[in-house]
This record gives sequence, C-alpha cells and structure tokens, in this order.
Amino acid sequence: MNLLEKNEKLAGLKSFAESLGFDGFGVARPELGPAGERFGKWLDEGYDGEMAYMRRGEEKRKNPHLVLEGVKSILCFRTNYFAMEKDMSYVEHREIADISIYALNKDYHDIITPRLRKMEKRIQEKFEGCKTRIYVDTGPLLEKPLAQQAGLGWIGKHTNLLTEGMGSWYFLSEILTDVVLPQSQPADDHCGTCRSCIDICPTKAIIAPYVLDSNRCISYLTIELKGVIPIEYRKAIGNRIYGCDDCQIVCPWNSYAVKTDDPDFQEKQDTLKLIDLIQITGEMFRQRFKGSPIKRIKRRGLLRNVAVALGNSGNPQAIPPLIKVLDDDEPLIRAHAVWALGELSGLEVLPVLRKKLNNEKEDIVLEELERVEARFA
Ligand code: B12
Repeated sequence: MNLLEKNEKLAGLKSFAESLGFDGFGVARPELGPAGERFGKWLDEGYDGEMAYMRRGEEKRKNPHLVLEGVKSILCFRTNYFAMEKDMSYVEHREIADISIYALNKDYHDIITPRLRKMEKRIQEKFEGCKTRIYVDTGPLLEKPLAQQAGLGWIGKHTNLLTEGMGSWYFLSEILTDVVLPQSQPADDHCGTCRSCIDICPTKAIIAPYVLDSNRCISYLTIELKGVIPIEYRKAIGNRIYGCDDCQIVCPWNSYAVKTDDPDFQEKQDTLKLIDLIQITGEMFRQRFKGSPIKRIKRRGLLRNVAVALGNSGNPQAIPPLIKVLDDDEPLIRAHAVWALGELSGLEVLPVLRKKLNNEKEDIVLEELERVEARFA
C-alpha cells in the first residue's frame, strides 16, 4: 500500500472517529523519547505514592513494544467531557460535596471502550490481518506523551495534556497497531511563563513545572490512596470528595474549552450534601453510585473523604451524624470521623469520644483520638 492510499485510509478513520464522538485523533510512533526516562526518575523519587500498578508496569510503560509485539503506530484519541462551567467559587459552598467533572458521569472506561472497539473493527477492515490493541487507561501505557506526539496537545505544567482553543477537559485513549501509518505533527508547548496551576494547587502538589508529586495531589489522596489521609493535607482538601479540578479550572487555556453535546457526558453537579452522604448505608452506596467511577473507592473511601470534608465544613449540624458514624464497622471511617469531630467541636466532645470509643481496638482510630485529646489538653 503506498503513502497516498494510507493517507486516504487515515482520513477515513479520522471521520469515523469523529462520528463515534472522538474530537481529536492523531498518530504517534511507538517511541517515548525523554518521557520514558522522566517516568523512571519520577518513580525513583517516589512520586507515584502507593500506586503499585505504576511500578509494576514500568518497563511496559517505557516501551510500547512490550505491550504489543511488532507495534508500528499508536492511534491516539481525545474525548471531550466538558459539559459544565466550573469556577473556584465551589470551595465556598463548604457543606456541598465537590466531585471532579470527569467523575460526574458513568465511568469513562465504560463509555470509551465500546467506541474504541468499533474503531478497532474499522481498522481491521481497512488493514486486513493487522494486529491491534485498545487502551483507555486500562494498562501500562504513558498516554500523555504519546498523545502529545500524535499532535493532540502538549503536556502542561500541571502535567495534564491540553490543546490550544480546546483546553484540557478530555480523556485520552489509544489503539496500538502493527500497521505503519504516517505520523502526526507533535504539538508544541504553550504554557509560557504562566504559573496559575502551580500557584492554585491547595497542597502544592506541582512541585516544579511539569512535575507532580502524587503523594500531595488531592486527586490521589481522595481516589488512589486506600488508607488514612495524612493529617497535613486534610484541611487543604476542603469539600473535595472525589478528585480535584483546581489546576484545570484556573488554566487560561480552559477559558476556550468547548462544551460537548455528547449525551454520555451531560451529568451536572447535583449538589450532594455532605451531611446526607455521611449517613449513606452500603445498600444506598451501591444504588447511588452504580456505574459511577466513585464506586471504585467503595463506601469506606467515600465516607473517609466525606468525614474530612465535614471536618472542614464548619457546620455544627454535622456533629450528630459524625458521632453516629463512630459506630461504623469500618475503622477508616471511624478514624476520620474522630478527626472531623475534633475540628467541629470544642472540649465537650472529649467525653463523648471516650465513651463511644471505650472498646476501640484499631490503632488508626486510637491515634486520632489521642491527637484530639492532645489538642484539647
Ligand atoms: C497515575 C495517574 C494519575 C496520578 C498521577 C498524575 C500524573 N501527573 O501522572 C493521579 C492520581 C494524581 C492522577 C490525577 C489526575 N488524573 Co490521572 N492518570 C494517571 C495515569 C494512570 C498515568 C499517568 C502517568 O503515567 N504518570 C506518570 C508521570 C511520570 O507522568 P507525568 O506527571 O505526566 O510526567 C510527565 C510530564 O510531566 C513530563 N515532564 C516531566 N518533567 C518535565 C520537564 C519538562 C521541562 C517537560 C517539558 C516535561 C516534563 O514527563 C513525564 C513523563 O511523560 C493516566 C493514564 C495513563 N495510562 O497514562 C491518567 C490520566 C493522566 N489522568 C487523567 C485525569 C483526568 C486526571 C485528573 C484530572 C482527575 C481529577 N480531576 O482528579 C487528575 C489530574 C491531576 C494532575 N495535575 O495531574 C487523564 C488526563 C487527561 C489529560 N487531559 O491529560 C489520564 C490521561 C487518564 C485518561 N485516560 O484520560 N492521575
């Protein structure tokens, strides 16, 4: 097949991708260049926190040839999920749970995977007998540097991929293939001297331009971290209960973000009250978050985050439900409820805590109790 024919087929694939709801499409070579080394350094510094899967897949992430033997091209796709304006005023509504825009809808893996499968089928029809493999954050692949090479945007100082005239509110996904396809023109960096994302980050997780320490990132702390949220970040978490959008909200390029009319991404923030969420039972959790990415952190993760947010809410009405939660079976939830009660109450909370936790055996809960006792000593 000559280059002209390949370009024609590629144009056909591009319009098919658009019809499936992908708003950006490009081709990268399966070589990572400096991104592979930077990834290794990032792991060496421990910036991956407890995300063991990042380390496990290190070699594959650095080398797409280990993901698909004989890979020649990586088709990269962008899916816009921006359906609602969001500004920093959400932090003032301290009694309302904030959920990152990307997590408001059905889990994006479930939305994008069927689209990728259709795309994969079309590629196999056009290039008979070719090998393909699809990805949407479902395996070891460095999606951002590949998408940058495929011309879909550049990696910003906040470390997300962003695009001129489009912003960064989109997901990435890929199809690896052994077909040699013409490579797209890589995108250039347009962050310039801007530092908005670095300065806004509540936990100062962007420790240098283009370098994120996950251990500090609220997205990591509220989603990926399974255990106790380190005390030094709890106040900064504010009312964010699942992920964080701040570095993207303040990015000047996001003022050009175009809203999507994709029916799968139309869910708006539905003013969930923290005080209601803390009272959610296992059954209610399963029903309310069925199909949502939030189900990933389970009820224990959600209530841990909600307890922290309630501790930051300044709302004394949260005290009774938090006291009730001290009877929860889950030590992680009890521990964060103790902290929240210490934040919301005065000295009078101590006898209540001591009585409720009279038979407490779990170290993580007892440590929180000691901390509150020390605070009022
Ligand atoms: C692990 C992970 C996380 C971790 C770590 C984030 C991170 N920055 O890597 C945590 C849990 C914190 C996270 C958070 C979020 N994530 Co996430 N995450 C991933 C995942 C699985 C791997 C990313 C990775 O490889 N990180 C490794 C490090 C080394 O990469 P990096 O920080 O990008 O570093 C690169 C550059 O910064 C660059 N670099 C380093 N130094 C320098 C210096 C210079 C001078 C230059 C030019 C470049 C440069 O080189 C590094 C290697 O490429 C990807 C999916 C995937 N498979 O790729 C999704 C992914 C990156 N996440 C995504 C999303 C949506 C988010 C959140 C926005 C969710 C939210 N609202 O809470 C936040 C954003 C937080 C942030 N500012 O990054 C999307 C991003 C889409 C986009 N537009 O870019 C992805 C691509 C998932 C997807 N399929 O769509 N995520």
